[in-house]
This record gives sequence, structure tokens and C-alpha cells, in this order.
Amino acid sequence: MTTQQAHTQQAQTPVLTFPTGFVWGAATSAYQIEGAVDQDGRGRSIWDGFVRQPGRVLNGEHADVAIDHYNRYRDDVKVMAELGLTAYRFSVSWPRVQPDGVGEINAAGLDFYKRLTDELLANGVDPWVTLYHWDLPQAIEDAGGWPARDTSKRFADYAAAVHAELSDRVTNFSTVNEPWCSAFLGYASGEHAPGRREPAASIRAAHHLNLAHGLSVQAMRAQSPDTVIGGCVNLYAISPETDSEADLDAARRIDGMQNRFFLDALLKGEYPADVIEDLAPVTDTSFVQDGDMATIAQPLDMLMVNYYSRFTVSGRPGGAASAAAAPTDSGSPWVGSEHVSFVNGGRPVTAMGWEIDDAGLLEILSRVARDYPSIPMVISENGAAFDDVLTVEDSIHDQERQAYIEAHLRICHEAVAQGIPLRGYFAWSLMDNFEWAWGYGKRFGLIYVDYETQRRIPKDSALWYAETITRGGLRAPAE
Ligand code: IFM
Repeated sequence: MTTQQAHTQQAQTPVLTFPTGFVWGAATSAYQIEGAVDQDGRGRSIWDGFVRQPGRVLNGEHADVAIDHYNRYRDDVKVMAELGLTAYRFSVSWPRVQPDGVGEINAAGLDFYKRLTDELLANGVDPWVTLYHWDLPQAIEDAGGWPARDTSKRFADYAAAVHAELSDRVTNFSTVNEPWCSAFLGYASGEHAPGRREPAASIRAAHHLNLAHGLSVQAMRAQSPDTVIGGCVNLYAISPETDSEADLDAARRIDGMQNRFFLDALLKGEYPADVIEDLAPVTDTSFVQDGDMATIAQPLDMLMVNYYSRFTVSGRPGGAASAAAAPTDSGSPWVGSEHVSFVNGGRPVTAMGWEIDDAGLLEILSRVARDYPSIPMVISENGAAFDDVLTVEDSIHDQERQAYIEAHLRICHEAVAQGIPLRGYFAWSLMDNFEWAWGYGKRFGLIYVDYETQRRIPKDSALWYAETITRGGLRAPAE
């Protein structure tokens, strides 16, 4: 076949189209990109101090400057518009808006998000606001952090204040990003800020993060019934290594802590009885007060699903403690299930060592659609870190990232075809950024960032994503 014939065939390949209005987005979070930690009255977050503690972040890196999005947001929005994104998901930094997490709003900090949203709207990109992506004000941590019940109330007040100021220009809000990570990486394994290793406290933290979600939904709805509100969970596909009783039980436990603890709370207003039983040796649940579960299970407009990988687990002792192991010394986030081993499932992995399993995405979307009250869903994060190489021609040929995203988008298409109410997809991440305990070593961006010069360079995956958006869908696989 000649090149010309190949091009003609490619152009004629049928397209797997997505419904009109399907959201084509990319996501980031405040601490990972903004920098400007001392600008315009921003307060301290738990990450500011954590990154200074020796051994917490690989190579002692921090995000004081990060990719300086706070000062470069106009150029970054231009890049989004060039890609044709229809939406951009970003988070608001609580300490930027409310430096001590209570009381007075810092108008200069809030103003940044007004300018950002205005710029997005002027460029035809719909702003999607996440209210919390892990940067708790240090003052709130000093008062007990997420294990303290009062933090839920503080969060709801903060959320209401942001919503009151931004809801004239923002329609889509979500509450807490990945409460599993905040609770268990922050308070059980200590891999993330505030770096505490207190298993019982981490369960209280998980409950208070759920409660914060519910209280903030109530507060925002009271201010404006038209706001579209989502809860955001990070779900994993989970398989037992074998059909042995021990492996099946290991899968049940990890699924319980990772997926059902949050899904059941948000969508059914209960905690799974088996998980509560697993946790009994660690803590009772006397911190769950009357009415909490109803508060948590506020009606939602959408479930925002972050999906990256599958865990294969075994009940036999002696395996790796966690498939999501930290680069630095840390405990286990799997409270009450420390004996569970995470085993190699035999799939290709990303630079994070995470197994690539696009089929797992269909599994979890189908499961939510089947096991929970009907709710529209959005993939609010999906993407992959790979070791990018900047060529002399200023290109990044990141075929593996492109293949990862394409494979997961095919699954999204399949989900829509099966009638699952999936409304959109946000790639993680728009730009390379600070990957928490891994520092800058892991690049997830569609846009490459030269950390020395802050130059932004679209990777091949970004160009491909832009074409996909313009086309409104994917090419069908060649026969
Ligand atoms: O970078 C993170 C993000 O902050 C939350 N979800 C997972 C991403 C990749 O680890």
C-alpha cells in the first residue's frame, strides 16, 4: 500500500463518536501547579511544612514555585484553548482563600480564581472547580486535622464562601478529591502530608472527609439549587490472585477500603458492614454520629471517578505491602489489612509502576451503574506517567501515554454505547507537575514543562488529544 493509500484509508476509517456535549477536559490541582506560596496573602498548607521535612519527598523537592501557574495562568489557558478542551478541572487552594482555614476570606487569593475562571470562559473553556485537593490549612491541622470532627464544618464554611463568590461564573463544583488518599496516605501510611501514622485516626479522617463532602453539598445547594455538584472518588479494579478463600477475602478487604467505603457512604448513606468488621480491631465507629450518614449521602448531580489501575491481591503473607508504594519510608495505608499482599498481575506498567488495565475502567463503571442508584458519571482523572524525552526538535514522542489515554477513551466509548451515563473525560494531567512524594520525577502531563525555564511544550499525546476532540471521537481500530 502506498503512503497516499494509507492516508486515504486512515481518513476513511470510521470514527467512534461520542455524544454531543461529551466533556473533553484535562485536570490539575492547586499545590501541584500554582507555586506562588508567598504571594497575595496565601496561608500555609500542610504540604508547605511536609515537603521541608527530610525524607518526605524524593530529592527534597517542593512546590514553592512548581510550574508557576499562578503567574502564568493566561498563557496556560491559551494552551487549553489551542487544544480545544471544552473543560478544565482545577482545584482551589483553601489556604490561599482562607489563610487559617477559618474566618476572613483573603480577597486577593480568591481573586486569582475569579481571574482564572474569567479567562477560561473568555476562551470557551468551561471551568470545573474542585474545592479540596489535599492542601489543608496548617492551622486546621494544628487543631487536629481531618481526624477532628470540627474540620468537616470548617470545610463546609470555606466551600460555601468559595461557591458564593464563584457560582456566578462556575456551574460545576466538586467537593473533596480522592478522600481515600487524604485519609489513608495522610494519616495511616504517612506518605502524604501531614505524614501521620495513626491508623485509628485515619478512619476518623475518612469519615470526616465524607462528612465534609455532605455538609459542603448542603451548604452550596442552600445558596444555589442550580449548581451542578459532584463527589470525587479514586476507584480501582481489584482481582484476587487466585480463587483461594484467602485471596478472595483479600480482594474483598481492599475493595471494601478502597471503593465501597466511599461509594456506599456517598451513594447509599451507609458504611459496608464487612469493612466496619475488618476495622473493629483498630477502632470502633463511635465517631459516626446520628444523622451523619444521611448528611453524607446528599443527592449528587454526578459521580466523578478517578481511575488509573488494577490491584491484584493475595491473602498469603509476605508479598509487597502495597502496589502504590511510596518512594520514601512509609507505613501501610491499608488499615486492618496489612497482611494483604499486592502481587504482580503481569500487565505492562507506567513509570509509577502502576499496571495498565483499561478493561478495569469498564468494570468499575459497570459496577457503579449496576450496584448504586443511577447517577451520571465523569472520568475526572485518568492518565499515566512515562519517562518523557525532549528531542532536539523540541518534540516529545510519548506514544505510550497516547496509547494509554486512547485505550481508556475506547472504554469510555464502549461504556456510553452500553448505556452507562458517562458524560465526560478529564485527562490527568494538563501539564507536568509536582507529583507529591515523587517530586518532579514523574511526568503525567499532556504538556511537557521544562522546569528550568517554565517553557510549555505540547507532547504528541496533546496533539493527538486535540485532534480527537476536533473529530469528536476516536478512529475505529484498523481492520
Ligand atoms: O497527581 C495525582 C493527583 O493529585 C491525584 N490523583 C492521582 C494523580 C497521579 O498520582
